[in-house]
Amino acid sequence: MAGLILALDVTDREKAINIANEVADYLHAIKIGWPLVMAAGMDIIDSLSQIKPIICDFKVADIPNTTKLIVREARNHGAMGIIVHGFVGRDSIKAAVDEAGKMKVYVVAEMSHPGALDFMQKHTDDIVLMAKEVGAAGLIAPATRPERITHIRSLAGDMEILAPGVGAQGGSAKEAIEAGATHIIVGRRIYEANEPAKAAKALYDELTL
Ligand code: 3DU
Repeated sequence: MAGLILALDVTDREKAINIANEVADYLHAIKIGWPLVMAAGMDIIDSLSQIKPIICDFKVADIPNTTKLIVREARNHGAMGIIVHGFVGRDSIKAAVDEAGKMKVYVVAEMSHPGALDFMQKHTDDIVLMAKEVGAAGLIAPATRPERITHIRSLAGDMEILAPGVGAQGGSAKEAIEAGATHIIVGRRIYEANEPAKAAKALYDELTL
């Protein structure tokens, strides 16, 4: 079933934990990235993992050895998944997959912002096929361009596709899922809402009704 992943881009530890608890019933997982980890430290992964599985959006883009070391840190803190960039090439992605163990590796196939058209989109197909061959669990594809999700799905087989860009960036949850995404990623529409639980429920209902 299609699920909702909260992008918890707040920079206060207590606020992060409060929001996570408030909306947990509607979530498949929580994605955290540099804003929260830099503010609260890596232990926030351990703490939030008690509430929901955590995906570390570190958008790793480095040589294989450094990639391996970063993936290991995320794994040691109990993350369920990690997001890495695909443009760095096969050896770096393979290093991530080899080090991940049971943790899922998600490869960015195409980003959701307009700048993704400058360079990235030209290489999306090659990144998808490489990620699939190397054994990554999933891909990141843009909810802002549902037709691109459909295209990426046609290459990706049964890999997971996580789609950010719903809400604040203009994408629709329903359209992203109908286009072929497995789960959607939503940040500001939930954590900036006056009532985050109400906002999360509305998105959850959109996916499940
Ligand atoms: O726009 P939102 O506030 O719903 O947040 C989207 C999140 O997903 C945010 O953490 C951002 O860094 C991440 N993301 C994208 O928005 C687009 C991508 O292509 C990849 C990740």
